[in-house]
Amino acid sequence: MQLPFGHTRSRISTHYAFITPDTHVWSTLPGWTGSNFAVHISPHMGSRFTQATIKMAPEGRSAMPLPGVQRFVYVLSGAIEVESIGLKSDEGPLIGKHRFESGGFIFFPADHAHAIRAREESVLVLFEKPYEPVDGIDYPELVSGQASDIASSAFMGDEAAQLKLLLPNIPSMDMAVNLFTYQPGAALPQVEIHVMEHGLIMTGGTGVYRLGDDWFPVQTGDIIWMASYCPQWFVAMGKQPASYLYYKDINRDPLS
Ligand code: UGY
Ligand code: MN
Repeated sequence: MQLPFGHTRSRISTHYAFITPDTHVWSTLPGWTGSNFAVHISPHMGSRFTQATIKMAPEGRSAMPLPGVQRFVYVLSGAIEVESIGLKSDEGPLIGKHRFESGGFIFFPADHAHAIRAREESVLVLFEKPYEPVDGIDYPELVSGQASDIASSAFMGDEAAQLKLLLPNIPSMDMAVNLFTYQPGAALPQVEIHVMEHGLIMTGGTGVYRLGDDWFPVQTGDIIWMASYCPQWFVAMGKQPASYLYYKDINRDPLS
């Protein structure tokens, strides 16, 4: 449904941002070719990470993240080829090129040399975060996979709310990216208030998101930033399951 001229569902506040596709503005970033970015969440807003959507044309190529910055890429549609040294698979390290299609994801530790090349028109979700090293803990390794291959578990005992952790929750990791799928009517069991921040994209279905003291009807493609301590709650509504992919900072002392 087209909103009346001059209106949008998007809302930006100090503790959250709710961003709908009609408000995206596309730009380029240094070194990337054939690639357009909508940077939805960034330190300019108050976050400690970046979330962007990237539209890559066939043969578009990536640039490296800034020094010390980790990168997580999730393929929403299309197909990419990743060139990497030490790309891990069940068979052991793979040297060279690896293809990822819809639902494929890859985490590059900070300063891990790589290049992403679009094999066809592709849309990617990007999360980037400066790595927070800890004395005595090695950097994490590269992680890659396919969301459909990852087992989910009932969130806090609710079989209707299934959570997939795409990255291992180990001390070296200071970020998580999870995929949450709710059956219609399923909800977060509590209003959450926590030190961790989130960046989120709705990947399917519809529902209602509580952010602070505001409630938003949400649908596929909507994007949300939740700052530290932003009260948050979700209920899936509609005839299909609702799902979202989200980022979270983890495993670090807030005073570090
Ligand atoms: O991991 C989380 O904090 C998650 N339960 N939050 C959310 O879905 N808004
Ligand atoms: Mn949360």
